[in-house]
Amino acid sequence: MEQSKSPLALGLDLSTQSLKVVAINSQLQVVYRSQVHFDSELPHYKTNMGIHIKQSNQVTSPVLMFIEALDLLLIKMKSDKFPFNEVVAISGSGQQHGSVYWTVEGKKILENLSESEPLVDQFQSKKSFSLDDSPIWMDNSTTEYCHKLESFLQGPTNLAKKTGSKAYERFTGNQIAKIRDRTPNIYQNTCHISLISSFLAELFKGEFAQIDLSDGCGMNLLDLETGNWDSEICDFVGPNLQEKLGKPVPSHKVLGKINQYFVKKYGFNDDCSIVAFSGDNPNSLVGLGVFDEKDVCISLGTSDTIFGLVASNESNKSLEGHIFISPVDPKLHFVMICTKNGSSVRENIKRTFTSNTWDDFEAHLKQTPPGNEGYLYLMYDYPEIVPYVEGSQVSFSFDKNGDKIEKLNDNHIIRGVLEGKFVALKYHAAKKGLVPKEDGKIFVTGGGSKNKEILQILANIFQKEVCTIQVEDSAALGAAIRALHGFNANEYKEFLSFKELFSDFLKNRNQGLSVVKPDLSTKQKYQQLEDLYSKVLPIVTKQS
Ligand code: XUL
Repeated sequence: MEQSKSPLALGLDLSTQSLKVVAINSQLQVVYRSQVHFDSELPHYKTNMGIHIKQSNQVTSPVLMFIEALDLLLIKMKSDKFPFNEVVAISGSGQQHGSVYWTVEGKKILENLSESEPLVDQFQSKKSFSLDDSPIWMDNSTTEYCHKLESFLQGPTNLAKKTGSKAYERFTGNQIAKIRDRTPNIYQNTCHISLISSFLAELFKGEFAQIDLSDGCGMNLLDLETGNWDSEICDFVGPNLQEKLGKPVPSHKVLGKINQYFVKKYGFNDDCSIVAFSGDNPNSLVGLGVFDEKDVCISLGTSDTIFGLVASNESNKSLEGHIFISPVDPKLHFVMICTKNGSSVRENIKRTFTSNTWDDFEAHLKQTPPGNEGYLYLMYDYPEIVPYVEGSQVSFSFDKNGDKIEKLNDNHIIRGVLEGKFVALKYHAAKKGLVPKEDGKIFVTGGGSKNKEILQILANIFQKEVCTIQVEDSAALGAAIRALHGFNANEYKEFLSFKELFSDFLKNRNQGLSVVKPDLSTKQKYQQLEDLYSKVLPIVTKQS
């Protein structure tokens, strides 16, 4: 790698399938990237797509694989002549909800790392972790504990009000409750519990690191109001849980300096700061440049997600979706609604009703007007979370009065599958308080964002300008940006706004955007469609 001219920041992303790194300079330009792919580069862990699936919906990844991947990544960087000594700050990202269980022996090893041996050999030499495999976000084995937690709080609404989410199987508190109940000796032998994000920070620090508030909200344990663990819930989940977790910190907090292992072995500077690591979704938000409440993002992929920032007094702590404390400013909330039925449904309709090309799909779209002549069509390949729909391969067709109809014609289905889904996203996001501001835009990412007609429909439904935004490795980039932000905030001893600190980055990003403008004449039609959606929702979710 060529010599860089300004201090560098590193962002790492420990995701399900790989460990990535992105280095940026002070203008937030990416100057280096690399990665380690778990299945192909660390085959001895025998993972498939980075995971092991065990019986009863248990999904895990080996902790030692994470550790070995870190040395391997740094070795690659070294052979690329990466200038480690120019890095002033490091932060990172981890797949959300996954957890790591440390023993006292592990803590001793962490605090006495020797540069003469690879990390993995050191941790392998003793029983460093009470669980060899980290339960990850795809794990679905804790339903019993979700029910228990919700009934302890007299219903899911109370849990959502406190922690920002009702109980979800993958949320760490429910994973911990299962371990504590089914394997009490493992819980007892655990002196410290990390999230995957804070775990990676721990390796860099050579001591236990605090969980950041944003990723901490993915545990069903953190009180959104106080920004601290909820004592009642923690005591219910397991004895001394708060001690095992340590106190959570804002995402911009500098946790300390890098450990000597990395200084001596790779040539990092003694003075390199470690800024709190966070979850992949909070980091991606930063990587996309969402620094205030103005805009709303939609990711159209395997699952469709709508997310953005909301003032904390304007977010609605309802049952649907999630509220996390924002990684950009702890006074804001990061609202995120994930839906399961994304691209597969659109692909399915394309395959069934067109010659299976997007061009033909678009040609069919032109046969029907915006608003689909009042017809609403909703299709679910899988059971849906938002709105809650049971069963697979179910679809609903309604006329403009809200009466269920047997079958729509092909063109109404083709337009309907897009309009129905996007009206739903808008409706459920607004219910949580997530709406683009007067001068705000809709940013669209993911595979679906490549289709011009999809963007036009989104622009019309939201009555906002829509821009496609493709950011490579957005979680790692977001982590690198946060590293620089935390480093600066620490230098100036005050909280700095991302928007002000990185205004040039935003300017550059906005210059490159191509904008799809809404057709204002469609506003009323789409309002009617949204009203219709709200009217028929009880039928779709079978509440009545
Ligand atoms: C979010 C979630 C996933 C993981 C892995 O709640 O479970 O997005 O963060 O990417």
